[in-house]
Formats: sequence, C-alpha cells, structure tokens
Amino acid sequence: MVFRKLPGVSASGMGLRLSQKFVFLLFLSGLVTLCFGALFFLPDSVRLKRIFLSKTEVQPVTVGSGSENDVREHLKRPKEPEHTRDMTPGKGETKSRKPSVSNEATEERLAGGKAQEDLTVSRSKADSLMERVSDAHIDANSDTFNFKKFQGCLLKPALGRDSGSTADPKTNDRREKVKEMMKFAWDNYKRYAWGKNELRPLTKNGHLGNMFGGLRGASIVDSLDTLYIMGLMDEYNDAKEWVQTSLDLNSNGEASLFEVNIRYVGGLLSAYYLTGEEFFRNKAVELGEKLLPAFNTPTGIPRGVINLGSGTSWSWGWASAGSSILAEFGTLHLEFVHLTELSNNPVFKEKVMSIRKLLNKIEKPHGLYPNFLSPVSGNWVQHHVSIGGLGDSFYEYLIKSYLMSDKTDEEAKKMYYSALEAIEANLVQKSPGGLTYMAEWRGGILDHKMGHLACFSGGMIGIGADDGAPEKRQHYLDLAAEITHTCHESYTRSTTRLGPEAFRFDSGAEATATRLSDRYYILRPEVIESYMYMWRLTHDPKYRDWGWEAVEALEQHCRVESGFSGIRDVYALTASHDNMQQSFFLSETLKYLYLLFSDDDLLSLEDWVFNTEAHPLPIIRKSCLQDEVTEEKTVSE
Ligand code: DMJ
Repeated sequence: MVFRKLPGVSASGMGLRLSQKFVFLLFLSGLVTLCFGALFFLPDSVRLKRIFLSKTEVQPVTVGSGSENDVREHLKRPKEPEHTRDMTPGKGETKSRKPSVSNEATEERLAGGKAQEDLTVSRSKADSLMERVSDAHIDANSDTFNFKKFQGCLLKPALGRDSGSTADPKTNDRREKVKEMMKFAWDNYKRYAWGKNELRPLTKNGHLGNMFGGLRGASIVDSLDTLYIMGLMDEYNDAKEWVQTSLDLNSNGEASLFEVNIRYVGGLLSAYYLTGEEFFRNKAVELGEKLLPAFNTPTGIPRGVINLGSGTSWSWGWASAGSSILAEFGTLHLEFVHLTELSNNPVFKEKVMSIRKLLNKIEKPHGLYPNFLSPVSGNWVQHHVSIGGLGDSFYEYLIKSYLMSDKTDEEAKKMYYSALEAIEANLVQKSPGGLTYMAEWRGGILDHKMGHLACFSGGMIGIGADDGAPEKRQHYLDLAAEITHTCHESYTRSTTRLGPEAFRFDSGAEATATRLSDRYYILRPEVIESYMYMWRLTHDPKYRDWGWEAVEALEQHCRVESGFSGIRDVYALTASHDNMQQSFFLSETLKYLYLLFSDDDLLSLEDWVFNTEAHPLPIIRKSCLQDEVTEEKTVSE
C-alpha cells in the first residue's frame, strides 16, 4: 500500500495516528466478532438468534457438494452452494460420492403381531413406538419434518376407523380373499426370491432385471405399504427389517430414473408416512440424492437412465434422437416435492419445478404434449401423443400435484385442464358400438388403439372432475365412467376375462386385440385402479362387481402353484404363463382391489394421493403444518 504525504503533517506523525487508528479498528472488529460468535451459543428460542441467523443459513446442504452426502449430516449442516455441472450428452459424471449412513439410533422394531386377530394390538404397539421414534427425531432435528404434527394435519386416521373393514359381509369376504392373495404372492416371493426384484413363480426363483441399477428387493419395497394396510404385520415386519438391514443403496448399475423413483422412492416415502420410521425417510432422501445427477442437462430435463454409482446419465437407446420420455420426466413431481418436504432441502422441488416451467412454456401442437423431448434443446423430437405408454402418468401427476398441494398449485391445475381439453378435442373417440376410447395421435393422424396402460385415465378424469369448471364437472365424471366401462369391456370380451395389453377400434374390432403381440396380460393394475376410484366417487356397486370378476379371473388364470404369473394370451383357453410376478402386482393391483372392498376412510382421498405405483403420499397442508410450528415455537420461548 502507498501513503501519500498530507500537507502540514510530518511523516512520522501521520504514521503514529494511523497505527493508533489501526489498533482501535482491530479492537472494534474483535469485539463485533466475539458478540456475533456468541449468538451460536444462545438457545434456539432466543429471538436475537433467529434475527441474525435466519432459516436459510441453517438449511441442509445440496447434493453436488462432494462429501456432504451423509443423510444425517444433511439434516444438520449449513447450506453450501450447489455445484451444478454441465454434462455432455452421454458423457460421464465423474464426481465421487461417499456412501450415506442412515440414522439408526432412532430405529425401533415394531412388535410383530399376528396377522388377523392381533392387528389392533400390533398397530397400537406400533403407534406408541412410532411416537417415541418421532419424538426422538423432533428433539434431534427441530428444524426438520415433524411427523406428529403431520399426523395431526390429517383429516382422518390413515387406516380409517376399523382398518377399513366394511359393514357388508359379502364385501368383507371379498376383501379377505384379496388379502389371502397378497399373502400367497408374498409368501412365495419370500420363499423363492427373497431379496431379488421379482419372483419367477414357475421356475421358483428370483429375477433381478436391469431396471433398478443393481438395487434389489423391488417387490419388498413395493409391498411395504400394501402389507401394512392389510394388517399383515409379520410380513410387514420382515419387509421392514430387510429394508433396514439389507437394502443397499450404494449400487453401481444403470437404472431407470422413472422406475427407481416410482417404486423405490415412492415405496419408501409411503412407508415413512404410514409408520413414522425414520430410516424409511432417510433412505428415501439418500436415494433421491443419487438420482439428482440425471438432471444435469442443458435444459434441466433429466435423462432416462442413470448409473447410481457414478451419476452418469444418458437417454434410452430406443428413444428417438437421444430424447427423454414425457411419462418418465413428467412422473417425478409428487415424490420430489415430498423429498424436499422431508429433507428440508429445496433442491428436489427445484428440479421438478424447472421441468414444469419448461413444459408450461413450450409450444404444444394442438395443445397436446408429445411423448419425446430433447433434454439438450428442450424441443419436442416427434409428434406422437398417447395417454397410454410414454405419456400416461405425466397427466396423472398434473392433477395429483394440484390435489397434493391442498389445491394451491394453480399452475398444475391449469396445465391439467388445458391438457384434458386438448385430449378431448383430439383423442377421445366413440366407436361404432358406442364405446368411448382414447386414440393415439401420430403427427395429426389417429391410431385407433388404446393401451391397457391408458385405462388408468378413467380414475384420473374421475378424481379431477370436481375441480373442473362447474359446467364441466358432470361431463368429466361421465367421461371417466365411459372410459372405465370401455376398459371393462376389453376384459369381458376375452376368454379369460382379463384384458389385453392393447385393444383396437378399427377393422371391425371393438375393444379387442387384433395383433398377436398385443394379447398378453402381465398382472397390470390400471383397469382395477379406475374401478377403485370410480367406486369411491360414485358408490355404484357395479365397480365392486367388476373388481370381483377380476379377482376370479386372476385366481383362475394367473394363480399358479408358487405365486401369480402374467399370461401370454388373454384369448387362449389354456393359459401360457410368462413366469413373472411383477412387483406392481403387489403394490398396485392387489392394493387397489383391497381398497375397492374397503371403506372409503382407509387411505381417504381427502388426505392421500397415490403415486403412479399406488404408493400413498399425503396431501401437504402447509398452513396447518406451519401454524403448528409457530405455536410450538411460541410455547418453547
Ligand atoms: C406401473 O409400474 C406404474 O403404474 C406405471 O405408471 C405404469 N406401469 C406399471 C403398471 O402397469
């Protein structure tokens, strides 16, 4: 530093005054630092501390900050900047990440009650343990999610008054039958395929597959909530223990972002919300973090495949021009919003909000959303539109985002009803025989085919009916009923009374498969899912009867000696089994059947939305949760 001589002041005099000033300033800054530092030692309730150290300063770290990946630490450490890294398409993400550790100090085992008769006891033991678990957590992490308050914000107990059993003996018998099917499917999985992803019921072994990036136990994670709501507590406890001790998230394989999200993240989140077991939450957040590198694209639209170990992500080889799939990147919203809710880490919600933003802004042909989008340019890659495979759950997540936000997410609402209008204007058709169906759209040309997957839309349109424009509400409910009826027809027109993978409405066909390759049934849930929603919305007994027809058909054609199997041809008299008990049979098909034969207060739609794998996620009542937080803080002061 250079000092210029001031007029009338000697060099030595100036030096003295400056050094006095310097010492004084040094003293002053030391005093300020000491006072500020002392704030950290004050109790949390002191107002001064909250003024100077605002919430944002005690938020958890975001992923991408290297070694800050420990979940326990994540709940406590100060926020560090997110290091977003651009990834050339298909090029490796190289950041190494240390394994996370779950918070096992607060874990307790539920008492293993006997299934039927001990159910109430098991649950109440579970509940009191759960309270202790969540209390411990509240003490340890006062800034994070408060499970007890969450329970207080539910309008009804999650499991209903009498665990959902109905006053009608016939319906209760049917419910018991579905529970027996679940136990049979589960017992065989446990016996022959424990820890693998699915059971192969004919060869009596397990299947790992390549969708989950080396993660194991898909059937276990997918079954947790179904076992729990059915009161199969011994089985639930086995599943829980496996997740706690053996679900290893440090795998190093190529996973479908979508499948891992809907089955594993969704399954863990629901298990947490139903039981309050902290390790479910920690594992969900830890796994969610491992999915984040897939979003490191120029547009923020994630790629479909990710290596869970290295974080490298790329697009499906079969997806045209390296594009991402609408139903995949559009089916993350519910889970990611809950990950932010439970971790207090905004990064998850930010990721899905930027997908939303892009989709809201982009130009849509005739108001429709094509199935393929480039994660690099953010443009549509080809104009194939479908409410079935490749598109389906994107629409589902729009209306469910609105409902899950306690009807505050106006953007999702607007996007959903505009999309539905475009679907009605362009895709909804009436067959010569009077069946309403959803065709597919290929650059303006209609393909008069409806996939089994598209049959979820009866339920979706049903649950959205009430929030549509007043003059449209009855119309939407009618449309939902018509679509559900058509899907039921696709079942009744087959020899097995199970529906084909896709059915057509051309060349004289009416809700039947015309191609050999479309005749299979792989234990899919979508038709039964719509029966369940339509039952809850209308209480028309035909939906329960249709569900029962499906139970009988499943028993007759899909039940084999050691589990349930898909079949290759729904029109064949002698079944040819595909030797696969899909994990979604346990999480969705049997759960929706069980709910269909239960009272409406078991997982009430007033409190819960189901993710696309039928994992229940609670409606987020922000004002209720926040009010209580304020009250508690005031009390503690
Ligand atoms: C499930 O994994 C989910 O429902 C998904 O949205 C679509 N496919 C299967 C069931 O058919």
